[in-house]
Amino acid sequence: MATVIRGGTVVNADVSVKTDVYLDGGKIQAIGVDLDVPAGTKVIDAGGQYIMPGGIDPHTHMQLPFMGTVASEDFYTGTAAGLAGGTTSIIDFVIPSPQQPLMDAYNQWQEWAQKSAADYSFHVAVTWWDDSVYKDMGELVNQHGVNSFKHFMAYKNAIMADDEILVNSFRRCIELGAMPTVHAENGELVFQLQKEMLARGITGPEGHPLSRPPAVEGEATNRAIKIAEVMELPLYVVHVSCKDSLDAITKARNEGQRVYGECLAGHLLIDDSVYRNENFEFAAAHVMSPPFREKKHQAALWQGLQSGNLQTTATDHCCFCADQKAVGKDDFSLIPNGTAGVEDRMAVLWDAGVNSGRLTMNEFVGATSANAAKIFNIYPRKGSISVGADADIVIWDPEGTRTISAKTHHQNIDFNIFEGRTVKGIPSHTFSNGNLVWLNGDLRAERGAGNYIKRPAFTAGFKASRLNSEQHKATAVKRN
Ligand code: URQ
Ligand code: ZN
Ligand code: ZN
Repeated sequence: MATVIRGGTVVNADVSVKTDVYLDGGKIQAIGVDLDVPAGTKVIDAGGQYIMPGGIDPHTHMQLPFMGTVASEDFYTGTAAGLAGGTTSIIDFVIPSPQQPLMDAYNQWQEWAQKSAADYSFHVAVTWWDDSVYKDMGELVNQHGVNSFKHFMAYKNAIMADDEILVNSFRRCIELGAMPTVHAENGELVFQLQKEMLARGITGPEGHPLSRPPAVEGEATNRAIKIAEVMELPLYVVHVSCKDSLDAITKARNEGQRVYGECLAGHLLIDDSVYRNENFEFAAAHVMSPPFREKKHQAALWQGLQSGNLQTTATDHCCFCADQKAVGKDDFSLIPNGTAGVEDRMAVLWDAGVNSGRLTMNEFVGATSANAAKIFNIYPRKGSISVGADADIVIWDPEGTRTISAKTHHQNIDFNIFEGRTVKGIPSHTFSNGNLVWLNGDLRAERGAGNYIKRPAFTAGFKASRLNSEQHKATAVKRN
C-alpha cells in the first residue's frame, strides 16, 4: 500500500537527514522534504522518530537440528519475532551433515524457510569434502545466489571442518567469488578440555566456559586468518566473543588483510557469571558457543565496534527450551548449544550503544544493517533508506521503553538472556517489503510473506587480489 512517512529523520549508515519517505510496490520510491504523493496515500507521522533501514541479522539458526534435538524457533515464529524487534532480514545457515550432499541440505532448508514472515538468505556450511562438495558449491553460487560458505572449526565428531576441509573449501571460494566464514574455536582443544572437566567431576554448566577458554577461540581465529592470508582471500569471523580473537582480527586488518568480524548482542552485554548460577536451568539456558566471557571481553568488543574492527552485530538465534537443555543435567557437554536474541538485538544495542554514547546513530545502522548488506553483497537493496531499495524500514522511537521478558517476547523459547532489562529506544513501526507488519506492539507478520534473497558472487576485487601476488607470478627455476 502506498505510504508516505512524514516528519521523521532518515538515519543511514553514512548520513542523517530530516525528510519524508514514500514507499509503494515494496520499494522506496521517493525521498524528499514535503513530498508530493498521490491521493489516497497512507500518511504516517514519524515526528521525533528515526527512519532506519530494517535490521539484518546475519547469523540465525531457525529450527536447526543440532545435538540430538531441533531448535524450538522455526522460520515463521523466528522471522516474526525479528520483525517485532525491527529486524527485517536474516541470513540463516544450511548445515549439511557430514556426507550429506550440500544440495540436499540446501533444498531441505529452503523447504523449511517457505513459512518465513520476512526476507531470508543462507550461508551454506561445508562440513565435509569430496568432489561433489566442490561441484555443489559451484551450483549454489551460480544457480542459487549463495555467496558465503560457513566452516565450523569446533564440534569435533559432528560438523567440524579440519584444516584440509578449510583449505579445499577456501580455494573453491576463491574460484567462485564467495566469502568464507568461520566459527573459530579449536574443536580438538574443546573436546579434550570437556573430557578433562568431566573427569574432574565438573559436570554442570560451569564446565562449559572452562572447556572453551578465550585462547581456544583466539587460536582458531588466528589460524583461519593466517590460512586466508596465505591463500589471499577475504574472511568473515562469526560471533567474535573475546579480546584474543579481536586482537588477531585487528592485527590482520592493520596489515591490510580483508578480515571482517561479527559480534553478538549477547556477548556485548552478558558475562560468564551466568554459568555459576546455582539454578541449573538458568545456567544451562546460557550455554552457547563461544560462551559468554568475563566482563573485560565485553569492553574489548565495544571497542571493536567503535574502532571499526568489528563490522556487524548478530544474535546466533538458536533456541532450545528448558526441557531440551535438561538433557545435559549431568554432563554439560550434552547441553544443546544456543540462545535467542533476534527480537531484542536492535533495542539492546541502541540502549547500550547509542544511549551510552558508544555508537552514533549512523554507526548503529552500520552495525545492525548496512555493513552486513555490504559484506554479503546485497547493498543498497538492503541496508539503506534509498530510492529503489526494498521498503524494509523500521521507525525508531527513541523515547519508547520496553522491559524485556520471556513472558512477553514473541520468540518461541521459554527463556530470555536479556530478562528484566529495560531498554529505551524501540521500534514503533516495522515495514517488510512495504507492508506494515509491526505497529506499537501489534504484530501483523504474515506466514510465508518472506522472500528468499539471492546474494550475487563477488567478482572483480575479490579475484584481482590473487593475481597481483608474487606467489602467483612465480615460475620454476631452470637448472642445468
Ligand atoms: O555454533 C553455532 O553457531 C550454532 C550451532 C548455534 N549454537 C551456538 O552455541 N552458537
Ligand atoms: Zn557458531
Ligand atoms: Zn551460529
